Amino acid sequence: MASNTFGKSFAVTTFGESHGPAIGCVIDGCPPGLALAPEDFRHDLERRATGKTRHTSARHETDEVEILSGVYQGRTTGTPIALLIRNVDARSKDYGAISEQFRPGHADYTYWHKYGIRDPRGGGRSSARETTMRVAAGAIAKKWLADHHGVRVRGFLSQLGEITPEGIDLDVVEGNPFFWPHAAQVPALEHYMDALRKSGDSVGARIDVVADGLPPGWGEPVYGKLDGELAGALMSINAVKGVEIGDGFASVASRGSEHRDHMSHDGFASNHAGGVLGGISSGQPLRCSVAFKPTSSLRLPVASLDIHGNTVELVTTGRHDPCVGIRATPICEAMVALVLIDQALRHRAQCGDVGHITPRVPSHKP
Ligand code: EPS
Repeated sequence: MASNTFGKSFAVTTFGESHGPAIGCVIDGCPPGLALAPEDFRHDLERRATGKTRHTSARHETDEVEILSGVYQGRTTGTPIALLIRNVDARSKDYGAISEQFRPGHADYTYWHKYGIRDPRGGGRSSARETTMRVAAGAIAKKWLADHHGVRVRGFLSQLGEITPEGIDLDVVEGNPFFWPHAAQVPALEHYMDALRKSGDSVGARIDVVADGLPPGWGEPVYGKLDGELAGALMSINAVKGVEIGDGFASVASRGSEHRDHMSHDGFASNHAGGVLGGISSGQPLRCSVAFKPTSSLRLPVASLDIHGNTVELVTTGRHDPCVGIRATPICEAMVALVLIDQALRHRAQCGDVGHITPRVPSHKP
């Protein structure tokens, strides 16, 4: 009944709280023989980490991964992989004054009503700190997908508050702290975030993820649809309020004659579907878009209630992100990679013997 496990064939169970001694995960079902070392986690964990720029939370965690099991002589053995990261920079006194107050926009009120007890230090289990383990597990998934299928999962920030990219070049995304796809706009983003931070407020963001190299056939009708599982996976990230696949909500105003992606020997003429047909990958690039709400932890006072029913004026102190979306690109990529490896392994189990009847339609080149 409890829901701390994600995936069927590549099953990831995470545990831990933001201000507890450690966070961790157990991955059951990883194929054996994959080369794996603590360095394999570093790149994506650093992309996600706090304390790297002035635009994110100033908490300084080392995010060093300890591999406790499932790896022998540098290779996965097929047994459960346990990963641990120790929390080294939690500052629980920031939460002392509000430990009995409900922070509006946070999970405090709902956790309290559900469990009758909660760990208020840094939001406990509901903290975005939990996403560290998603990114760690996602790094394994990305590696296997790249090695075995040539699949590449890449994300970028596609909207920051009101600002949208004036061009998309995925090669510049890793060269700036926003994961922004148009380098010329980065100074304007810096300025925007500096002003926002000074004001004490926060903004939302949108992140796009594209996965290239998928074969046709991954995904399961009808309740295990690839797009359905992607939506659930992305929606499970803290602060996410919307997910689109392909053209998403823009599909509402389009015509079927244009939305269906025409097929010929030259390839699909377009990719409005976002790489999924009937819940199964078409071999086109997978396209997802994710909406993040603005961070709820603000130093600006807000009216609220405490656990005794008293009205309070609540102020959040501490080290918070003025836009959680800024460092959420690797988290979205990780969730996409986890869905893909899980579906790939399930596909291999059931349909690994199915031969190709019709030649594959080449992918649409945008
Ligand atoms: C978070 C609030 C802040 C962030 C934290 C997410 O926590 P704290 O007040 O304990 O420093 O620093 O992010 C991380 C620690 C992390 O590794 O992502 C929240 O409310 O979700």
